[in-house]
Amino acid sequence: MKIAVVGATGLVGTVMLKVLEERNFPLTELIPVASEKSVGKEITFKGKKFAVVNMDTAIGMRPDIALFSAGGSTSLENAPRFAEAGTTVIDNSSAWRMDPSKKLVVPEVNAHELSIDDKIIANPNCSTIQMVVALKPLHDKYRIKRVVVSTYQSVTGTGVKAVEQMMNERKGIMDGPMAYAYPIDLNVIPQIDVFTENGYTKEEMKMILETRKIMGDDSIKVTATTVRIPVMGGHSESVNIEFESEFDVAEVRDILSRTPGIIVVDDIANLKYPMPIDAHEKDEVFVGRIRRDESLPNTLNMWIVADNLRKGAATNAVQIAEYLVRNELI
Ligand code: 2RA
Repeated sequence: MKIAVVGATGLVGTVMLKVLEERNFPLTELIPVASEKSVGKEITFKGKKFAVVNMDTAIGMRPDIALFSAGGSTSLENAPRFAEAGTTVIDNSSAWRMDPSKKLVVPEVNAHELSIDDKIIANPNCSTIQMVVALKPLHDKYRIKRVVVSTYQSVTGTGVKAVEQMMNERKGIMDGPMAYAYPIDLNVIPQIDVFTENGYTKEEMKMILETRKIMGDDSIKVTATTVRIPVMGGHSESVNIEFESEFDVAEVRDILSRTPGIIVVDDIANLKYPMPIDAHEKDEVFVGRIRRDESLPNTLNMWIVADNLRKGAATNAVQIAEYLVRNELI
């Protein structure tokens, strides 16, 4: 099994390599791919060194799977080239997510949609992934009418430059390179990605549109406010869910506890609830602060935290690849 990682030297690409190694993915050859300036660099994987190659070389090596995290324009240009050469592409950019001909997959939710014909598969946005993992079992049981989500997103979602800006500001260096329009340390920025004509940001529209596509139900009403905060470990989300039917909070907690990929941390008597410092470098979705919204019938509040670089990106992509291999879909 030949696996290419396109964007292997980037933040998510590096985590993809780490996850492939940790999960002992059954690969026989690794093809790290990056821009020309990185060609020739060496990546160490399972104690062996692999030279970074460019896109054309990688396509010529005909990998079975290519995990992409190299931005939308690179994916739009090169994912079809890999697919034409027989490679199955799993892309972490937003390029293909809303393309009606492409599957948008969170394995715990809709891996069953995948078929051997899918040669370009979209990995959803990080803040969407962690939310739908928790929504799906509750939708199956109680049917969701409406979701209101507010996010508190790590600077790692922006990339290395944002992490550097935050760390500089924490050291009092306020004139360093800026990833954001404003200081992020001791601040929050209620804008992630650019604004669209309806006053929502692209990040908020991703959560609204991707959720419906992954859940396979356009009747679900979603509204979102996405906010950048100065943390590293992962994204946090306050989620308010109105169901079609009545529910029992203890039963909700039990359903979530029994759902693969979810860890319920919900013991307020002992101040136990999910936090980014605990989710960092983990692959699960952590759910807590589960409680009834007394202001509306059949409505629930909960708090969802996950490492956006892992389950929110790299691990989800690798889990899709694992599903393809396990079900002989490549
Ligand atoms: C962010 N979800 O957090 C976006 C892209 N990773 O910036």
